[in-house]
Amino acid sequence: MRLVHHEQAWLNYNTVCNPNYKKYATDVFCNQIDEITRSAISELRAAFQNLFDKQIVATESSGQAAIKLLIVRNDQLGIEGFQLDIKEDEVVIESQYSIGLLYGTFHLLRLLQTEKNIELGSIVEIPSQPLRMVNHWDNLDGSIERGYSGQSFFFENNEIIINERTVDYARLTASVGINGVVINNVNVRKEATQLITDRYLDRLKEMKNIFSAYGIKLFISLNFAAPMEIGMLETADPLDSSVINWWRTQLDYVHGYIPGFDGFLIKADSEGRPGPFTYNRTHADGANMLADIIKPYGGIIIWRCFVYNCQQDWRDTVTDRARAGYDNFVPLDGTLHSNVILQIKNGPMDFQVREPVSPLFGGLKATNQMLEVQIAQEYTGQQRHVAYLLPMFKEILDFRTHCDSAFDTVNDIVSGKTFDQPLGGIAAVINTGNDENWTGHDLAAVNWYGFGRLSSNPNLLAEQIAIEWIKLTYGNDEFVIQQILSILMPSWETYEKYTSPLGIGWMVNPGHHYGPNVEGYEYSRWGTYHRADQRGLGVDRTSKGTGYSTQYQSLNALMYESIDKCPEPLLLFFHYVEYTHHLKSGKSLIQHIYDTHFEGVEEVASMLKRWRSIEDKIERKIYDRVLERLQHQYSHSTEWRDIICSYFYRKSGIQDVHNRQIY
Ligand code: GCV
Repeated sequence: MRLVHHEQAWLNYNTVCNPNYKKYATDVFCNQIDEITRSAISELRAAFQNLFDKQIVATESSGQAAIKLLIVRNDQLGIEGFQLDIKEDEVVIESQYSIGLLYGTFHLLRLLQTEKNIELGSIVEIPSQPLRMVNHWDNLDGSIERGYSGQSFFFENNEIIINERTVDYARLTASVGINGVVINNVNVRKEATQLITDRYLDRLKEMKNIFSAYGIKLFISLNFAAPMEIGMLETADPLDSSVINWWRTQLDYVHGYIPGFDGFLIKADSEGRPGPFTYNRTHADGANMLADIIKPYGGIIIWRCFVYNCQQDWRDTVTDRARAGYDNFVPLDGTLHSNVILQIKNGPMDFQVREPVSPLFGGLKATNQMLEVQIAQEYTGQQRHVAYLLPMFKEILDFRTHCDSAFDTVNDIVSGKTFDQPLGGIAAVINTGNDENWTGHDLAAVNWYGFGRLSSNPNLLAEQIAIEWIKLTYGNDEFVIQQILSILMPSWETYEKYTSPLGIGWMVNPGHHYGPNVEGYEYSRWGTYHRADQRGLGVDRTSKGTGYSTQYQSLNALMYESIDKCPEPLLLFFHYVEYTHHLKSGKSLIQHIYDTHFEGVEEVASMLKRWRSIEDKIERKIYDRVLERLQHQYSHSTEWRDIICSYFYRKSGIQDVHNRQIY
């Protein structure tokens, strides 16, 4: 009897495995039974039932068990690592703590489903990032900011929901190594401010217990003005003693109620949110005050660096939103307490389809840091377009900051290795909701899966991760794998081709951020942000322009400063370039814009064709859902192409050399 009764993404366990593996589907022995190892055993039960139609039991004698889960002393495995030994007739998973056994179990199940012939031998895996988190932007009324997969499954009508889906969510999350979840939006509005009050603590505790059984830490977003909004104080000044006392009483209470509560995420002084600037205090004053209060409990404050003045007048040549993160936070380097982590968006702007890596990485040398990426596809097609983002995340993690260390990549820095920092990691703004398939677009689940896998093991290749996900979700048919892989792999760059060119960003409709609108930037009352005119387009961010390029360590600063050395995909981010300027391909900038937009649409047409070619191999419901989205993507990509091409044709007056219909 199969156990699956609703969609469980890559944990459906409906693949066809090598029948040889059935020999492992006997009893399981574990030398330490606790909430986490119970989760591992129940996962093995569900999987073996579905994969092999075999019921397995947990036994107390290791003798007859083919699967052995053993807590051992082996310092090399750290806290979350495991060693998996696959032998002819048994599998032994060892780790120092039960979370390693759970990760090892998921790894074994992944191998059984994706490898035709598993090699006998030993595998050791140790997650390299201390924190591997997802951030939900869920509101308590059930809506999700930038959510494209239905409503929240954590909140509805200002109540916390706990049901079967909460457990499935924890399973999916832990199965890819994610170990931290922030359940509510960083824009903490009225009701959510109350999450730290009696009204919600029972339910939060229940949720924490479910998450703990999967090794997941529970965080919530705080409202910096809570002392005023729920404490009735007249100020939220972080150095005011009444404010400090209020926070202490409130957070002591939370920790008393929910022992081991993990911590808080804060967005302050950004896009209308309150923060320390109102009181002429620094962000270190704000973060340290909260961090000191929760330090005795082992709690963590994650403080976002997405701080900029959205109302700034950029008509002069130096005012530049891109500079804000560095300008605000580098002066604070070394002043943040040991249980504060700064969370930094991958680029200096806002999750555009292409941005340079934030210069805060490499600029901050004495601060715990986390990278923040967005798998909710706010600016990359909102889960109506396919955009496999792992190739982008790989580029970001591998980026060399040249910060004067042998370990100078973003990955090294956020793992804490470069500057020997105790805390760090990666967070993703997640793409889930209560849609049956979790992510709206069925193919968008690969970004959730992939984010977890990559943050646990940055050495994995984007292609490897995609293949794993396809096999776990759609089975081992070689033709299906190749077709879906060919849709996914180029999809981020395909999306880039028919949308905003060469790093310039935006060109979407203000507010909802979907669909082409070349001048559509909410804060554009000071003129177009992309500075296009009759001669060219792009923003001069060199030392002669806004000076943003000088925020990088010298080798990178020199690279971005020079129009010839600047990587071409970022050309318009760093330089104002004339339409007639020749790119490395030999094409003029304007011809490049025309050609890439036509190519992008053709590539979507070929995605559609590939999907159609596997019609009889994919469950009908899923096939139709994806087909409908790909059809939309195709027509929407033509709209993008036509609007962008005609805008630049009208600006430049330069004909397309191929005389295509673009205006
Ligand atoms: C949660 C962008 C998004 C906002 C989001 C903000 C942030 O501006 O459009 O919806 O707010 O980023 O990251 O805080």
